[in-house]
Amino acid sequence: MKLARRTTNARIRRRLNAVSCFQCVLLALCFGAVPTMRGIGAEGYRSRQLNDPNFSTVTVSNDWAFTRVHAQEAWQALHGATQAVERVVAVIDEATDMNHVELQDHLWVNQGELGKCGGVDDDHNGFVDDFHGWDFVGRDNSPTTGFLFSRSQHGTLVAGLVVADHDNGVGIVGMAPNARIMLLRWHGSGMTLKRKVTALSDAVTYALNNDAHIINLSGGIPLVPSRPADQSYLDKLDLVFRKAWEQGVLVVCAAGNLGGNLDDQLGLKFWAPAMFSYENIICVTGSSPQPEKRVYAWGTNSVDIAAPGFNIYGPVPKNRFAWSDGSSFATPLVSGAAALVWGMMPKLKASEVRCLLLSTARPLPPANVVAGEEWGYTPPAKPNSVLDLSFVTDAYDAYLNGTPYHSCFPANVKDRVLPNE
Ligand SMILES: [Ca+2]
Ligand SMILES: [Ca+2]
Ligand SMILES: [Ca+2]
Repeated sequence: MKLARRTTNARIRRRLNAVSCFQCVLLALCFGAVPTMRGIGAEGYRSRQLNDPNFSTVTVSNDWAFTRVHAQEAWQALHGATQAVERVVAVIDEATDMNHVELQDHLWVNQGELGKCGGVDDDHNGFVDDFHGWDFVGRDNSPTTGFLFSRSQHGTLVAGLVVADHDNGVGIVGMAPNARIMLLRWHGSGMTLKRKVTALSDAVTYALNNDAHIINLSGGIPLVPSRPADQSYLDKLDLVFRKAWEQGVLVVCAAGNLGGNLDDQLGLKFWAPAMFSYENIICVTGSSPQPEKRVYAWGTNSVDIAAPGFNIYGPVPKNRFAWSDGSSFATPLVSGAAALVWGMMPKLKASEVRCLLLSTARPLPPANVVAGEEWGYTPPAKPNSVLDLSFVTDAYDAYLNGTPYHSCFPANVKDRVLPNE
């Protein structure tokens, strides 16, 4: 029954890409089968043994990253949470295969376009038929298209690490069972710097205008502020990321794989948005499994936290799976963790979720830079800690009991009235 519903959903999504006004009448009969935004409660999750074949507790395995950050404990806490809600994670990346079996049931759905006419911007948000997001490279409503031509696996793997289907008997499990992904393509081959800046800026703006809670950007743009053109790009990006901060949207971005200290490049290059100082931004670097002492990039002022970033396994286009390395794949682990935590404690602000993840991170062992290798680590530079979700149960108890936790949120925060309530 479950599989039959999935197949139906995928078929409907494909048809929606070319739906006409006449077809709207017929499709309206089917919309009950399309995923909708919903609250989730205890009945939505049951504690059980996951049947995804690559999930195990071996120290370094296909899913070592999830085990290392104690994701199981967090999922257990989520299963027991009675008031958890969904969080929308805007995955701003390369083309992503949204029909992948691990992703297709976890897409954000633009309710303003659902059941409306094809070829028309029914919700007046400036984008025609943007059912699940937008392709800011191909300038159409299919963030999936490009992967067929680019051979890229990046977007699909990043998205899968956030939401890969739990208990579907396939592949892996994503960090946030309570998340939906809004797919926004900003990157493709052969783009000029100006076009990249515009695409990223437009993608962030889309996420903000369409109620994403979290932005996952497993990338960034190096800029040289001394160049007038770059300074104008920097100003443009600063504007949209400032708006994200003002709107309370959490931004989780990658530190890159420079194998060096991001801080040292200040004045020469500016890695945007990681180096913006807004308190809603988390900059993530990838760390190694064993020995756990190397990271892809670091910087006391610019990098906030490490997460597993080596030998990361997950979905890639055409229902396949593969391994990859880099800060890019550490970033969605943190985005997913944020979605999970924020879904359980929805009255928190973005900066409070950030505080929770950073203040509870587990210290990394000190180590030295290994000359000639692409990554290294120099104490006491930061990040000196790695994502660890062991705290979630205690934080959730504090949230429910109305007591403060780690100075990240005040007493009785659950009674806070949010602006949109
Ligand atoms: Ca629209
Ligand atoms: Ca439409
Ligand atoms: Ca799975």
